[in-house]
Parts: sequence; C-alpha cells; structure tokens
Amino acid sequence: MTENAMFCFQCQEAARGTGCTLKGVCGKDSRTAAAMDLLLFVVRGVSVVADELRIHGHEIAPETNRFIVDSLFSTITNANFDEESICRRIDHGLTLRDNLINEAQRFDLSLPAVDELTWRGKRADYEVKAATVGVLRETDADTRSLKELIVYGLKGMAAYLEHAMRLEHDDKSLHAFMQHALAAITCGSLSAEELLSLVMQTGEAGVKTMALLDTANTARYGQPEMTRVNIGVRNRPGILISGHDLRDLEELLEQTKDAGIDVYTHSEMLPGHYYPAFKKYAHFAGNYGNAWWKQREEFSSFNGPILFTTNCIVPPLPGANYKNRVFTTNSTGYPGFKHIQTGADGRKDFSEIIALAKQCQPPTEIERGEILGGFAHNQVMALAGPVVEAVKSGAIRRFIVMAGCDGRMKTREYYTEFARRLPKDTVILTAGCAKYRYNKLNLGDINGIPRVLDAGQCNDSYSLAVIALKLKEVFALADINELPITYNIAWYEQKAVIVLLALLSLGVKNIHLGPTLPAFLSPGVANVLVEKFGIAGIGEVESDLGLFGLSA
Ligand code: FSO
Ligand code: SF4
Repeated sequence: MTENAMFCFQCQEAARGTGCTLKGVCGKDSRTAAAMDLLLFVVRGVSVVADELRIHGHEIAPETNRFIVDSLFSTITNANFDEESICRRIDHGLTLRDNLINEAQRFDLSLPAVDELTWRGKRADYEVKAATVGVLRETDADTRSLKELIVYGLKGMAAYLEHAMRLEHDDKSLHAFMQHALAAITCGSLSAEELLSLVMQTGEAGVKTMALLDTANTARYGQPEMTRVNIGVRNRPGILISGHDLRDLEELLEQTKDAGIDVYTHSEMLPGHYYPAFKKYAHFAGNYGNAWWKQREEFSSFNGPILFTTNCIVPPLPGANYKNRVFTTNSTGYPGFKHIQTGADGRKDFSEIIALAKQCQPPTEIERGEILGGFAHNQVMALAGPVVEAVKSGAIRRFIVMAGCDGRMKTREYYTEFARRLPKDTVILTAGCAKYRYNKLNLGDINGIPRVLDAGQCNDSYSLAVIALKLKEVFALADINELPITYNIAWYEQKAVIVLLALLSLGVKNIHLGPTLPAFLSPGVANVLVEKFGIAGIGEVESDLGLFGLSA
C-alpha cells in the first residue's frame, strides 16, 4: 500500500482537525490505515450476507459474530498497529464471507449486487483495492458523516461487547443489530432521516451493550466499592497491565500469586482495584502512572513487563528501553511486541511475561499517595440517602459529568483547570481515562461525599446513566434534563462515540464535548446535533463556568 495514501478522521487528534492523510497523529502508518479500510470493507461484506441470512431465519455462527466484533475493535484508535495481523483478518473474513455466500445460494436467497460481495481479491490485490474503499468512497459529506458516526459507534460497541463475551456474557440481538446496521449503510441508499434514526438505534444498542458488560463484570467480580488505590511502588519486580479487559487481569493475578512479583494497573485498568474479587490478591500492588499518553516515560521507569489488553498503545520511540518488555493480547497488536494468544480452553498462558518480570528491577517510584474510586452505580446508590439529602439542603449544587478520555493535546489542560475552579458545592462524576486530568488534585468532599466520584472505566459511564435515572426517580422528575447535572465530556476515540450516542438515546441534552468537536461531523450533521440535542463544544474555563452558572 503506497505511502501518502490514507484518510482517517475517526479520533479527536485527526490532523488539522480534518483528517490524517500522510501518517496518523496516533502513529498509524498509511499501509496499516489502508489495510484497515479493506478490513472494514470485508466486515461490511460479511455483514450484508449474515444480515440477509438472519432475515430469512438462518442462525449465524458464533465465529462470524466474533470476527465482526474483533475486526471492528482492531481498527479502533491506538489498538492495533500491526499491518500483518490486519491482513490476516482480511484473509479470514474473505473466507467467511464466501462461505456465507455459498450458504445463501444453497437457500436460493438473492443477495444485493454490491462490491463488498462481488470482489474476489488475493493478498497481491489488497493494496490497490484498499485505496478505493476508505471513508472517502462516500462522496456526499453529510451521508459520509452519518455513516461514519454509525461505524464509529459500532466500533466502540464492539470493544465493550468483546469484553462481555470474554466473560461468557453475550446477546445475539446485539450482533444482529451490528451486522444489520453495517448492511444498511452498505446497501441501502438511506435518507439523512433514516441514517439519523440508525444513529439513535446505535446509541440504544450501546446502552444494552454497556449494561451487558456491567452485568458480566459485576456477576463475576462483585460490585465495585469505594477503594483507596496506592500510587506508589513496592520493592519487588512488577508486571504492569493496561487496557480494559478484566478477564486478563483475573488470569494474570491468578498466575502470578506465588511468583514473588507484584501486579500494577495502568491507565484504564485502574478500576480493577475497585472490584471485591481482586482485593484478595496481596500482590495486587496499586496503580502506576497516568492516562495512556504518558506511557513512553512511565513504561521506561516501570522497569518490568507491560501487558496491553486493549488500547491505547503509543508507538515506542526507536531507542525506548521498554520495547522488548511489551506484550499485546486480544484485538491489540504492534509489530515487534509479542502477542499472547487465547488457548483452546479460552485461557491464556502468561508464563513468558512472568519469567521476564522475575529478571527485571522493581519499578522506580514516580509518585506517592492514593487515589479514591469505586463509585459505580451500586456504591453510589448505597450513599443515596446522604447524596439526596445534600442535594435537597443545597450542600451539593450541581453534578458535573466529566467522563470520557484523556489525550496528549495541550488544550486538555482545560479539564484540570475546570475541575480545580469548580465551586466547592459541586461534585464531579467521572469514568474513563479523562479522570487523570483531576483525580490527584485532592478536591475534598461535601459532608463526607468525595467531590470526584469515579465510576470506573469508560464503559462504566453506564453507571453514570443509571445514577442519573435513579436520581430522576427519587426527585420525581419528568425529564432527565431537569436534574442538576451538567455534561462536560472529553472524547478521544470511538468508545467515547458509543458513550455519547448512548447518552443521546437516553434523552440527555446539552452535552458539551471537547476539547474539539469530531472532524467526522460535517457542518450539516453538526448543525443537526446542535439543533436536536443541544450538543456544543467547549470554550475557555472562565466563560464555560459562567455558561453553566458555576462562576465562583
Ligand atoms: Fe481511554 Fe484509550 Fe477508555 Fe479509550 S485508554 S482512550 S475511550 O481507549 O477506552 O478511556
Ligand atoms: Fe489520525 Fe486519529 Fe485516525 Fe490515528 S486514529 S490516523 S490520529 S484520525
């Protein structure tokens, strides 16, 4: 695939606020970007046939569902930089697609005449084909924008569904929706209204997926509870686990328990500490570092092996001292990082990581102290009495939902400043790696209720929606928007897109999204979101505080 030949605008860091065209700001090269475009073409093809078969009453094999979910996940920002692993997915997808086509033909089903079904290419043809099937294949800017909004929502949904599936929780209707939506944007010439309706349905499916994952996590690991997490280090070698996959955390803790080493979480794995099931492990030492984008420094000083269970990977600099200590698993990948496969029994063998850890130095201390978290819906509901009382008495004036993602852009300092300058009678509700912008500020409490309530990972934004719906019930309000809650959300990648669509589908209005609005929103589509849902960007801290009625 030729250099200087890519177009990607799926994340908040899209170059110049319009799209990456030479190389991704994230580090994705144009060859990998093109391979991902072709993989998504194959995913659409598989979905078209699967959807048609399903409509005619045929069962779709779990392997097909898994392929769609894994492929979508592997194209999320910062998940997979390994072109070869993307090409292997294309090979596999083309075989799956052709098998499904044969099945449809056996039942005399007529299939739509789309390129996604008729193209027959081999590895040698991938490069040329990929150049024609990217997001710019759709020439109308508004149609492209709506279709990509759906696809990015589905990518985020796929990530969460994959985590639930790894915990043996699945829902066929979610796969059916996902494949139906992909088929609809491939075959139909849908109007803007129809596409917008599909956007909202994607949000509804997102709510169901996050609820499924919440059930999967809490059924196996217990309800998250208020927890103080150590951010210092111990004196034994450690393994650092990053990403969102709790099943990997479970297996790693189990396999390391008598190994003379410690396990630390990084970035989005921090909420692992909030689950009762993991508290029994004495070697589960704490959280090391911050959000994903600081990994180059933090992995250097960690000294031990690092396991990526999901995004966000930052490509290491050529001389990075940790390059040979990084492992990937699930949908993630990076050329040169060792990839841990799932065994036939569904388990993983982390012995190579453990052996390496034993030869490493203990982590170098970069900070000391604790962070407080674990305020998912169950824990907040346990505090419902004092919380409701504080709202009624005026001790809590307003909640500010500041969930979402962190990122390396300097403009994100806005969130630290915003949190710092919020009046003392406000409470921040958060989830996702956005919290690292303010979770070490010690913002105090209101009558014993911490002023930063961290529900967990970005998928635990579901908890924030559950809390809002519960408060609406307690205060007997007709509309969720009557609650004293302001939404000031930071986004980075496509999981934040499904969180946003989920909130919209629940009727939440006037969400502020920053640090910039998505490049994939055409002016026309952005206008619709502004008019229908009151979506807005962010401005300066001072003026935004004023806008939200929160000036000191
Ligand atoms: Fe962050 Fe990365 Fe959770 Fe994302 S680590 S940015 S939205 O992958 O998934 O919040
Ligand atoms: Fe650019 Fe973001 Fe796409 Fe990476 S994922 S190529 S940074 S738009």
